[in-house]
This record gives sequence, structure tokens and C-alpha cells, in this order.
Amino acid sequence: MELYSLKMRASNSKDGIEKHISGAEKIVSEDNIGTYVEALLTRALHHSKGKANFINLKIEKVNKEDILYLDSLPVSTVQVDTYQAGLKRVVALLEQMNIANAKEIIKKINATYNTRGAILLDVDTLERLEPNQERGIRATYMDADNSSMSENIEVKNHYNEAIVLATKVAYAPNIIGEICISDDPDYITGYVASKETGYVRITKLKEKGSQEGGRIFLYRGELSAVPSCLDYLEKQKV
Ligand code: PML
Ligand code: MG
Repeated sequence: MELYSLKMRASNSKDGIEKHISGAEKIVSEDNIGTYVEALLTRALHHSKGKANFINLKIEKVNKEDILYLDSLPVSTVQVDTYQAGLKRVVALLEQMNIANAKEIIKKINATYNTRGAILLDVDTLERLEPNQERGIRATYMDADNSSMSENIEVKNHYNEAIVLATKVAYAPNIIGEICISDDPDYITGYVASKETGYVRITKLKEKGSQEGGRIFLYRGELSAVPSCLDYLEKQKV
């Protein structure tokens, strides 16, 4: 059975300002395309960030031999009572990665909250490395090998999708980690992930009801290696 990549992104444009509503990545077998397309459309049209007035669906055939298989990162959970305590844990984890500017880095996360992409940040110079900052970087073409039709993808399972993305990103050349806070107003668990720390869920990283979230991919190394990092994040099938 042939495999197909399915990408959905939905936004709402008002007065010339585009607000990202929802996005999803799947790799599914040919005979499941219809079911997934329908589920993803439902998701785009019933989202807590609002109703989309623009939905982009892209369906492309994937060659099986182009897929890189990775074991998902080991997962741990840090329980915190407040999001302020959660953010302190993020700082501690970044310091464990020998990142000196942790507090300044966290402040940048909200810069992405209306865009569909992540920030690619040089952790040593704090320079943003995305070619287009309005768009950000989107890690794409990935799915869990065991994802099956028993999952209800009309309703997003934040954890299931994030562990796939975080695993792909952790293996990107020159990426030493990732920070994520959901932009969905009802979802306050976020994570820090890297090959060394694994996927560390932190139960509170923002106030409930806030749409301010985002992702930062933490880059370290020569700038000449940025293109191959971007190429992996945006094109490698995982
Ligand atoms: C998102 O909204 O896409 C981010 C989801 C983060 C999930 C964190 C977790 O529950 O492990
Ligand atoms: Mg979201």
C-alpha cells in the first residue's frame, strides 16, 4: 500500500492579519486518506483558537525508502503547582544543556504565537535564524509508525503529536533542544526536549486561557550548517 503525507494548516485572516489556528502532519496509507482528510477538516473548523476561514490541505505521495525511522524520545513528567514554577524548570533544563541565556530565550517564545512556525534560535548569540520570521520554521513530514485509525484525530491529542515532532527535531543537525508551550488556550502542559534530557513534560507552562505559546528550536554551531538543519526539519520524512 502506498503512503501519503497529509498536511493541514488552518488560519483566520481578519483585517489583513493572519492568525494561525491549527496545523497537523500525518503519513497515512492510501486507503485512509479520505478518513483523515475529513477528520482534519473537522479539527480546523472546530478549534478553541477560533474558526478557520482558510484551510490548506496538501497530499503528497511518500516513497517508503525516504523515511527515516527513529525511536521516540524517552518521556518524563515534572509536576508543578504554578506556571511560574514550570518556567523555572525550563530554565534549569536549559542550563543543564550549557545554555547561558535561558531566561532571555524563554521570553522569545511568544514572538511566534500568531505564526504557524517555530523560531530557530542561535542559543549563543540569540540571533533568530529563520529565513522568514513571519512564517517561522515548521517541522513537517512526520508521524508515529503505530498511528492507526483507532485514534480520534478530529480531536487533537497534544501529547501524541508533540512527541513525534519533538523526536524528529531532537535528531536535527545542530539542534541541541526544543522548548514548547501550546498556543491552545485550554492546554497548559508544555515540554523541553533533547536527545540528552529526553522529552520532559512540564504540567504548567502558562496561564489557562492564554493563547500565548510557541516553539523554539535551539541551535548551536556554525551558521554555515543552518541550511542542512532547515532541510532536515522541513523535508526529511520521519
Ligand atoms: C501544541 O499545542 O501543539 C503543543 C502540544 C504540547 C504537548 C505537551 C505534552 O502534553 O506533552
Ligand atoms: Mg496549536
